[in-house]
Amino acid sequence: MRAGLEQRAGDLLDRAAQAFRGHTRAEAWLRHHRARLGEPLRLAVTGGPRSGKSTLVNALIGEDVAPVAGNAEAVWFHDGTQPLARVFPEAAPPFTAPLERAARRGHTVALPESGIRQVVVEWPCRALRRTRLLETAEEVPAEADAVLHLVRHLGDDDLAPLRAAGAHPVHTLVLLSRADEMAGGRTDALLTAKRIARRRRTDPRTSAVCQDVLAVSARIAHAGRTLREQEYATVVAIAGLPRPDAEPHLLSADRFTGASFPSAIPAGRRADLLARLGLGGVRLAVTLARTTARSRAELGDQLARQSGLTELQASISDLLTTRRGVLKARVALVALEHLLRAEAHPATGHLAAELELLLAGAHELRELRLLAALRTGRVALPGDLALEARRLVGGDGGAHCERLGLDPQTPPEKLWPAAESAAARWHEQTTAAATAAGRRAAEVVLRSCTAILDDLG
Ligand SMILES: Nc1nc2c(ncn2[C@@H]2O[C@H](COP(=O)(O)OP(=O)(O)O)[C@@H](O)[C@H]2O)c(=O)[nH]1
Ligand SMILES: [Mg+2]
Repeated sequence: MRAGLEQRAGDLLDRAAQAFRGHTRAEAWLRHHRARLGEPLRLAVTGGPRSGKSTLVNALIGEDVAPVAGNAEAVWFHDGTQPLARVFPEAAPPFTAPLERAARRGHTVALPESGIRQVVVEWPCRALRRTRLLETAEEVPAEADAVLHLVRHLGDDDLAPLRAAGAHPVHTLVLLSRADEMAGGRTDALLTAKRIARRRRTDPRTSAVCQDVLAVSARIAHAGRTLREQEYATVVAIAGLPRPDAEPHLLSADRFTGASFPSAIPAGRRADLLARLGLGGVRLAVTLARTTARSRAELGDQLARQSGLTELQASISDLLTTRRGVLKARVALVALEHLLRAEAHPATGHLAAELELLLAGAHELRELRLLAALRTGRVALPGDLALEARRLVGGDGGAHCERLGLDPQTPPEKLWPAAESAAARWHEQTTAAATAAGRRAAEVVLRSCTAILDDLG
């Protein structure tokens, strides 16, 4: 198999390490990036204060870990054998500290007033095995391979910080957060937010900074993933009330928790449910319990789906985690580019030239951009062709069989004709497609087909 971008990036870093032998700082920098290439994907959750970062981290992990209070600017979440916090001060050696469960939610770590660079929380959890999370207010942290950037609105100004920070479209997803509060928190808030996100994802100004735009309510997502039996019972009790009695009490927080509530559900329980789901979330849960959700697990799943989390997880998987190698290679190459610019000397000239070729010619990066364009509708192809294009550029998996839409057991001699006919079809599309964007897309798909043929031949 032709060496992937990840391997070619690794080789180039190794050769750079030889060229920089004896140059202590450069060697350390290269060692750091070489090691990072083999690590799990580093996914940052970024955004302004109270945009919902901590809540989203919890929703993705499926537990109440964040917020981790303290004065750290950046908090990492890694898989670990037991919950603990590793603290990295600016100007002192790192130390470990216990992670204390806070009374209401999240955890605290005892930290000095200032001077903490970062905290690494180790939390035993499957979701963190392949992906590390980073919560930070910085828009595009250099330490991340990919970014989920949370915004409360989707005006032009809201994406300006991302643009200014140099967000690279292949590794960023923009999330319209706290989507349940959209449209004044009306019943259709989530739908409205999803519609706004869909409209923005095809806008070229948006696509210049991100792969996709999704709406999500982290609060409803998190409550859905961690729904307790008692909460489910409360929702069911409310759903069981005659509608005309219940409805007026679902219109404001005061009425929902007030003494005149038409049932024996204790006020404390109603208040707890409200704190977990918000009023919009309570209304949604009650509607689901009246119609389709027949158990705690079903209600939890449906809340996660409606909140936008399920779609977000699919996007993270399709666009980021399955592309781990490509995304990490890109970061490593950009890091090498910085180093070569800052520390150029005669022996590194050929490295710079090779690096440029690799970055410009990396077909994997073009595949990634095309996937996002197909997904968001920025490139429109007729239905069947769009599906085939997505498959051939690796949208359903990177193996030859997956790309060709064949059974994984298919013998190699059957792959060749399939790849050949796909190549012929897409060669035709490079001139026959109706739009210029479609013809450019066809070039990328054709290249994916010939890469399979090269590899088989
Ligand atoms: N309505 C609503 N509130 C949310 C949502 N996500 C977070 N919040 C609330 O917004 C506040 C800030 O959330 P947090 O996750 O701590 O934001 P961070 O500062 O970005 O980490 C908290 O009171 C959360 O309960 C959401 O999706 N919908
Ligand atoms: Mg936070």
